[in-house]
Parts: sequence; C-alpha cells; structure tokens
Amino acid sequence: MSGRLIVVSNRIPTEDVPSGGLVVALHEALSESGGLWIGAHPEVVETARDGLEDLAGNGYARKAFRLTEEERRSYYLGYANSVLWPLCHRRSDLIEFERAYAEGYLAVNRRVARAVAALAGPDDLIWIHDYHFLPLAAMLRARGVTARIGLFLHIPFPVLADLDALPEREDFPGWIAAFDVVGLQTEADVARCRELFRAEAELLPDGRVRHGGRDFAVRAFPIGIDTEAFAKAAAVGGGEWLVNLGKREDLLIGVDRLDYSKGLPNRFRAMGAFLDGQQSGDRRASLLQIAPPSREEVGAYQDIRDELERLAGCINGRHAELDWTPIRYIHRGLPREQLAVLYRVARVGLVTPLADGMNLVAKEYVAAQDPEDPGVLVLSRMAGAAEAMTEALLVNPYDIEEMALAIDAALAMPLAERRRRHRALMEVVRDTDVARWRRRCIEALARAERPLPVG
Ligand code: GDG
Repeated sequence: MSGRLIVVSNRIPTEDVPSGGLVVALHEALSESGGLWIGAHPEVVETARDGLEDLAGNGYARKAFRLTEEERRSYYLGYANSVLWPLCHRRSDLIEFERAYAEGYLAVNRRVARAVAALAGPDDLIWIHDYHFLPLAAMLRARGVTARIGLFLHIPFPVLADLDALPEREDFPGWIAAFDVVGLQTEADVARCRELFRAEAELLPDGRVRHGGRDFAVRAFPIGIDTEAFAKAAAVGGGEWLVNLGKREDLLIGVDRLDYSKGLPNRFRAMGAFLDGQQSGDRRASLLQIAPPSREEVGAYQDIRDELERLAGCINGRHAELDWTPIRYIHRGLPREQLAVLYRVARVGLVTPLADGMNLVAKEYVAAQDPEDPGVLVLSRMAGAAEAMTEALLVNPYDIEEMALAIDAALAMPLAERRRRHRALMEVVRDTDVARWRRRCIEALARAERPLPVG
C-alpha cells in the first residue's frame, strides 16, 4: 500500500491500548500501516470549531473533531440515532424528526469533509465507518478528493420501501454511490443495496454498480471477533461463585445494549412461556440478562427500559420461589473478562434481535464454549449472523412459542449434537475473525480502481 490508511468513525479510542473487538481491529490495522484515525472528541465544546485536534496516539496518529452540545443532539442523538438507526432496523414507527437533525448531521459531515480533504493525499485509503457519515464521501468528492473511499456499514442496509421515510431520500443514492467500495455485513444487505440501484443505475456484469458516471463495488464483509483471545479469556475460569452458578441451575444468558432492536421483551416473554410449560420436578432454568444502558436520552430507549422492567417483574412474580429468581436482569455493563466466563458457564446463549447488522454476541458465545461440552446458541433469523451460523437453533424472534420450544430443545440437546453444531459454528467464527475481516476490507479498497475526478 503506497498511501496511508485513514479511518473515520464516530467513536475513537482515547486509551493507549483499546479494548472491544472492532476498536482493537482498527487499532491493529493502523499500528501496522501507520495511518490516521479520525473521530468525535468525547467532550463537547461551547462553539463549533473547524479543524482537528490531536489526541495522544501510540504508533499512529489520532485526531478528533469537536461537537457542540447542540450538534451532539442533532447529529448523533437526532439524525443518526433517531432517524437512521430506526430506519435501517425496520422501525420507521420510532423515527423522530426535527428539522435541526438533518441540518446538524450535514453540518458535522461537511466539517469532517473539510478536515479530511485538507489532509488526504491521492494515494491514501479512506475507510469510513457506519451511518454517522453516509454523505461524507459525496462531500469529499465535491471537494475534489480522488483517493479511494470505502464505507463499512455496521447496521442493516435499509429496505427500499422504508427509505421513503427519509426526508433526504433523493440524496441517499448519491451518498452511497460516492464510495468506491460499499462494505456491508451480509449478502442480504448487498441484495437490498443493489435493489435500490436497480431502478436508477446500471448493474455491471462484474457486480459493480454504475451511477452518476462512476462505478463502485457493493460487497459483503461479515464482521467477527478476536476469536482466539476471546476463547482464551473464557477458558481462564471465573472462580468458585461462577462455577457454582452454573451447577445450581441451568443458566441461559443474554448480553445486549438495551436497544429496541435486540428483541428483549419477546425474549423475556419466551422465557415466561418456557417456564409456564415446566413441570414442578424439572430442573430449574434461569435467564441472566445483561443489558447495559444505551442512548438513554432518546425517548424510544426509555420506553424499552420501562417495558422490560415491567415484564421481568411480572414473570418473576409468577414463577420465583423463595430461593430462586428465573430472570436476573442487570442494567449495567460487566467487565469483558467476566462476560467471557459467564458465556462459558451458560448452557444456552439467547441472541434474538428483531433486526441486527451482524451481532457479535452470537460469535462471542460460540468462541467462549468448552469444545468438549459446549452450550447451545439460539439465534434469531433476523440477525446478520444467522446468514452463516446456520447450525445454531434459528428462531423467529416474533414467535414466542417457537422461541420457548427452542429453549426447551437447547436444554435437552444431547452432547454429540451439541459438539457437532459447535464445531460447525466455530468454523464460521474463525473464518470471519476480525483480523481477517479487516484485511479483506482493506484489500478490496486497495484494489478498487482510482476514481476519476468529478466534473
Ligand atoms: C453494531 C451492530 C454489529 C455488550 N454488553 C457488554 C459488552 N457488550 C459488548 C458485546 C459485543 C458488543 O458489546 C456488542 O456488539 P453487537 O454486535 O452485539 O451489537 P451492537 O453494539 O449493536 O453493534 C451489530 C456490530 O456493530 C459490529 O459491526 O455486529 O449488528 O448493531 O462485543 O460483548 N461488553 C462489556 N460489558 C457489557 O456489559 N464489556
């Protein structure tokens, strides 16, 4: 690679050695190639300012753009998380519009475009992450940037019909077409993206799309985790209390940011339905749900929290005994090492989103298992992960009864079948390891033809 790698993402690590799968993968990519990472400064400022501020970096440069409180509301909480997030997750009913949202979103993207255009050379690879920066490539092109620009969209590509709920519907195809490589999580996402362009662009025989005089590629790059590191962390063991937790009862585990896309209320209902069908002599099964808070300033996130607390109270009220509570719901994050061990102790991993770009928890659960005596993954068909992880027990997250039956089947599954399914799932997890994912994405971008200047 002759130029630098320039990564743009909303979140940028501020610590020396970052944690978290994606952040680690990007950190490694940049450490290898000595590039530059641009993201939002974690603290807001009084008045908007242009340019980038240097953050302490280790082996590569980190630079941050600043947001005002108003921009955090309009760009981040507003347009990104109250318009684009529900739109892409098929929840247009939860979209909240304010004129200021689109204005703030575009203004922040323009400011980032000015800063990136000022420092990007023609041989650099610009790799942009997620729905916070959809118009960024178009803005960079308008400023004459000829470098290769890639997008990786971590969330589902929107369904064509849903796009009508976007006030910027007319501009959307032009935003996407300004990238050279549009990286998506699954083949289903690729199909949705191509459907958008089928009517208004030319689909080339080599799979690329020709729109507005330029060609770009749309490809699936399923993301994964740092498999070996996670498996190792899980195998360390977590002390006596954890082992006992697993021995006393059959543990089911769920780990999700508290987000309406993750299907938590239906998961609780399915657990309730499963318990309803249990006989009094049956071994006890309980669900440990870890759901750290997320985007709490957005109304829809407060609603889901209330709903979940009500449901947990209701199901526990019906089934709990003096020495046993069937649903343990922890509304706070746990350290990563503890999560890894809990996954391993749990006999069933419940991953039942209503919509999800990929879902890394599904992969973490599989990687954490003891291959000799693995637990069972119950996985929603609506998660991107389900496209390849077909040896999980796949369920429809809207069908409470089916999920209750899957819980039953998972707890009763014989060892030989558990091992066979786990082997197959582990192959998928290894094949999509985050280091491989990152290499595939960057290679595709490096191989893309250099775009011609606009105009
Ligand atoms: C977006 C897309 C896509 C969760 N609770 C705790 C904790 N976590 C960690 C998990 C996992 C990560 O957060 C969540 O990743 P997911 O993939 O499940 O979901 P999103 O946050 O919605 O991520 C998604 C992903 O981007 C990557 O492209 O897969 O579809 O929506 O790693 O373990 N970590 C710790 N404590 C917690 O309590 N330490």
